[in-house]
Amino acid sequence: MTDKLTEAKKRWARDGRLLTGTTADPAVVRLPPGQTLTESWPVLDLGAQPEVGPARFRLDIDGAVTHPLSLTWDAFLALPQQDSISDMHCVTQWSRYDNLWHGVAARTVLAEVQPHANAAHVILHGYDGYITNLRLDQFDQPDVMLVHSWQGAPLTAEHGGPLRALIPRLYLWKSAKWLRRIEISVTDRPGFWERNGYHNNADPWLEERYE
Ligand SMILES: Nc1nc2c(c(=O)[nH]1)N[C@H]1C(S)=C(S)[C@@H](COP(=O)(O)O)O[C@H]1N2
Ligand SMILES: [Mo]
Repeated sequence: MTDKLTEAKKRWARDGRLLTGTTADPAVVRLPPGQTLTESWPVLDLGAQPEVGPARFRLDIDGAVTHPLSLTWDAFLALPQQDSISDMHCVTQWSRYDNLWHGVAARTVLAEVQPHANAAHVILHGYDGYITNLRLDQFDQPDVMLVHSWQGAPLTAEHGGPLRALIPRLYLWKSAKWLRRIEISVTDRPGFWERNGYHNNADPWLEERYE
């Protein structure tokens, strides 16, 4: 079932499905082109939802950094926590406004690990083996979060609990669920969907769905 969905999504990428061929300015237009608002929060992943309890949890932040970290769940929760409200935009065309997140800002962990001067990319790794990539300047934004709570309740396992990345201004496939590792890198390395036809940059307002 989910394999079928994954295959269908690869086919849509090849066929350029869902493209409207228009762009918009996020400063003026809140809803990116071709998107439809939803109140629900659909579940989308490769189909293997790993069980990651607090005892098993580890978050490594490493690569081209001065102070690599390997955090237990308690160590992660000891970092400064904050609320953040942002919108979500999925390449399968749904958007959801005003999500209340709680967790650690990406900038907080970046300040801890101190990326090398030549670091320019971030590779996010999930416990399910999922990989996605973005530029360091896209990750180093005030609204990028490592979240463990949504709308005041713990993030459910199907949405990537205990911890997922959240990059509100890129299509949601960049927001790795069941976050295991944040690899800071000098060079870019396309992830799963980026190697299967999805756009490397993933800006919803530029409709960067597929390459
Ligand atoms: N670890 C992991 N993260 C993942 C995925 C995945 O398969 N594994 N799928 C991505 C895709 S394609 C989407 S659209 C979003 C969906 O997040 P949701 O299920 O919480 O809506 O998660 C992204 N993060
Ligand atoms: Mo997706």
